[in-house]
Amino acid sequence: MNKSVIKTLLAAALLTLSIPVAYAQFDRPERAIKYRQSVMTIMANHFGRIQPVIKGAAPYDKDAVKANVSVIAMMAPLPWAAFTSGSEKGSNAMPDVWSDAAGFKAAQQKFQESVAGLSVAADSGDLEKVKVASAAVADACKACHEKFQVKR
Ligand code: ASC
Repeated sequence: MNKSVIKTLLAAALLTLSIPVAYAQFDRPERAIKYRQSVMTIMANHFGRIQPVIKGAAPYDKDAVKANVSVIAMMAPLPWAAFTSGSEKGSNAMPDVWSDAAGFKAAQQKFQESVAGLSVAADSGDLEKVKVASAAVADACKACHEKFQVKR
């Protein structure tokens, strides 16, 4: 792992640790569900914005890609603390999120590492690197959804 990946992961870990510790967060399960779904929605939106570039349907604008990726990087640590106990029902989350906490954690980490890789690629300005890193993010999203999200 290169230095900026490690830095991004460290920052993500600190954010995940510090936010829940500093303030109580969800007073009702519905709010935890709304929060985690909102974060996923924002990440999916900004990931979606760079896909035309990946597919060659839009020109590569390094700064625009970086701006979208930085939103995803900021959001990536956030959903997980919102899978609170008590919020098992009422969303597409499968019971495995809670019964296989280690597996869920591993999937989160894989995703966060892939996002750190996408940040490095976006900073490099090399579209080929962005394409590879974007595919890794899509794979991490998909793997976690397949294992932990009820099929719609
Ligand atoms: C997205 C999105 C996902 C992932 C997944 C990748 O843009 O909303 O959940 O990519 O579809 O396979």
